[in-house]
Amino acid sequence: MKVLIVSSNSLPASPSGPVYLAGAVRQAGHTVQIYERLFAGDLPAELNAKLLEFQPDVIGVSIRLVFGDELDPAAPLGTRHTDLRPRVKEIVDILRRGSSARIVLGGPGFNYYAQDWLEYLDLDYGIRGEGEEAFPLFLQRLEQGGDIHSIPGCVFRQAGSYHSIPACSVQDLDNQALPAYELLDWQPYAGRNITPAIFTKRGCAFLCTYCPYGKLEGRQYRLKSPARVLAEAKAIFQATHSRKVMFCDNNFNAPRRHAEAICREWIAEKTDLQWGTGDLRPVGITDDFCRLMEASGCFYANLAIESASAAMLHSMKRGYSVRQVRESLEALSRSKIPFGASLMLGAPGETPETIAETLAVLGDYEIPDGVWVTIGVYLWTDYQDIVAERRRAGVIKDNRELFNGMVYLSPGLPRTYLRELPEALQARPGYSVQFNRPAEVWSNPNAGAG
Ligand code: B12
Repeated sequence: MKVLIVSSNSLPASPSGPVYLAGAVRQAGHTVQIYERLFAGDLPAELNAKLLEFQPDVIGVSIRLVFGDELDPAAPLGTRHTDLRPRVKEIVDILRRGSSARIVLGGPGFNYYAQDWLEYLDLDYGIRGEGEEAFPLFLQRLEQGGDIHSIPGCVFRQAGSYHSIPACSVQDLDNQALPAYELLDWQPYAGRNITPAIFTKRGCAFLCTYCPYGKLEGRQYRLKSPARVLAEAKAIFQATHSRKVMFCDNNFNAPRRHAEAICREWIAEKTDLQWGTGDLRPVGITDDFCRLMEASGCFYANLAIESASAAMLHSMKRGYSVRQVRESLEALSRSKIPFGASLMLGAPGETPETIAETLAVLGDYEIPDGVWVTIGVYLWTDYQDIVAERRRAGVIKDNRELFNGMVYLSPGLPRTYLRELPEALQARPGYSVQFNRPAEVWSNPNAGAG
């Protein structure tokens, strides 16, 4: 079958989902192409030309995001909130008009809102969860006959009502196809400073109250072997000429022995490929570990601190202490690794005092790549404990509220304080501030009280 995968994302990010999916589809014997929306000039003309030329039988639309909040100094509170749903709808409308191929939805932005997306786009089929096995199985059943309504993770509309089958996670990650980066022309990505991304594992053992990953991917880690991770990086170099890869894992350094084994593999191969991570957890970041990261070619690491207030770390169930945050910052400062740090302010329990504590800790260090601060916690899914709690308390009644974007801001943060916070943070050298869904937070007097 001819399968077109449309990467519908319109914010800069590596199209990791589409390339892993494309690799799996191709390995299953199909012909596959990827259309990347990110660089579209004249979207209808380009997409129609692709449909005409390729004549796909099936089109998989990969949805990464529902919303984007982008830094914009001209916007209120420095952030512009963009609803990305109409952009996905525009794509689907073009596909529907220009092709009779079957359209299937999937991707990280689809997972939480499968039914809402099907309704919004007036479609009848999507697949939640990891696509490497489920999507080829769907294609096989479509081609050879079989029940497409029992595919793991499928969500479908039949006779006006919605049904869903539990998703199934991929167990043997080493035996999956390599991500098919060679199907893309990487030059425009490089021009936007996008580094090709791969994952080294699935799963998350931590219990952070605001994060869905543990429930989404499972608490038990499913690891790729270090040799496999390096093989992916080498294949990326062949396909894109990028000597750098980003690990898009949850907490690259957990489990630590896995991260160490990857670093050692890199060192043993004497490769000049480099790697980076946006998510290093302040746990076990010692001098030894930093030396391993450095020697194996780490070109960037973001320390995901989130808070350096003891009360907030406890209430968010981050699983580390202020002392560990300091030890991590100290070890990284002693290394030559260019590192940044990120904070998430506004979770339950946050007050001006807890923010002051956090900033006082960070103020003791020089953070070469700067500090990324997010204010406000998006409520996405019941997989986040803070959403489940609010649903139990009757604050969230309908999934549609989540699909429309709900942000939590601690009621302990007075409005006058919040209004000045972004500017106060930006005045600190190297700080960037993103205020999640700012306009709505300010137009709705109850938004902070959720
Ligand atoms: C890494 C990551 C980032 C990195 C990206 C770095 C990079 N180089 O790629 C950074 C830190 C920059 C980032 C930023 C943001 N991110 Co982010 N990010 C992720 C993360 C952790 C992993 C995504 C990934 O690449 N996974 C690896 C690939 C291989 O998996 P995948 O894309 O899920 O694809 C698989 C399946 O989904 C499926 N699949 C994919 N497409 C399709 C299509 C079909 C048809 C089918 C059947 C299956 C299928 O098969 C694939 C293979 O298994 C996810 C959370 C998560 N665990 O999924 C959040 C996530 C995608 N991000 C999210 C958000 C909100 C953001 C931000 C908007 C946050 C913000 N407020 O700034 C920004 C947006 C920036 C941007 N320009 O896109 C949300 C999106 C939620 C939503 N519903 O919209 C997620 C889901 C996290 C969350 N909150 O739960 N992010």
